[in-house]
Amino acid sequence: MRINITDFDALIIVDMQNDFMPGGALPVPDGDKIVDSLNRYIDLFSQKGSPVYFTRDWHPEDHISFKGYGGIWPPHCVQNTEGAQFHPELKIPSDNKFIISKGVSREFDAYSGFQGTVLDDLLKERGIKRIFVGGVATDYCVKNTVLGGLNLGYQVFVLEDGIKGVDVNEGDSERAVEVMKNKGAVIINAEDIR
Ligand code: VGL
Ligand code: ZN
Repeated sequence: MRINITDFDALIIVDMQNDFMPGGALPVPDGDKIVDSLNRYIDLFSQKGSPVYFTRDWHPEDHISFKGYGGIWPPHCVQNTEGAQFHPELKIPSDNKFIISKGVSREFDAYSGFQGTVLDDLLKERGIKRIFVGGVATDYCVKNTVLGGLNLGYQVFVLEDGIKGVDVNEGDSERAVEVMKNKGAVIINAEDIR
C-alpha cells in the first residue's frame, strides 16, 4: 500500500500515559515498546504540517470505572498525577498538536476519544477526512476510537506497528483488530505511508 499524507489527514495517538505502561497502575504489556514507532509517525505528520491529536484518560479519583466505585479497573490516570502524564519519551510536537481529555467527570467513562470530547468538532473544523490511529489499548480505547471515527464518517487507518492491547482475556486484541477491519478500518504499517 502507498499512502501519501495530505492536508485532510490527522494522526491520533491514544492514551500513551504512564499508568498504561509497564509498572503503571493499569499496565498494557509492552505498551512502552511502541513509543519509538509512534514517534516516527508523529515526526512524519508534523513534517507534513498535519495535526496530531493526543487523547488521554483524565479521571477524577472517585471515577465510576474504578473498583470500589462501580467499575472494573484499578484507579488509573487520575487527573494531575504522574500516572496520567504522557510517556516521557513520547515526542509531543510544540505546535499543531491537541490534547483531548476523556473520562473527566465522575459519572461517565469514555473508551473512545470522541466520546464526550470536542475531537470530532476539531477534525471537522479543519476538513480532516482520514484519521490514523495508534496507541493503547488495542482492545479498549484504540478499538473504540477507531469504531467511533468510522461511525462519524472518517476513513480510518489503524497503525499495526503502533498499537498494544491489555488482553484481559486471551485473544482480545486480535479480535479487536478483526472487528475494526470488518467495520471498514484499514490496517497499515509505517512502510505503507510517507
Ligand atoms: C483504557 C481501560 C480503562 C484504555 C482506559 O485506554 O484503553 N482501558 N481506561
Ligand atoms: Zn480509564
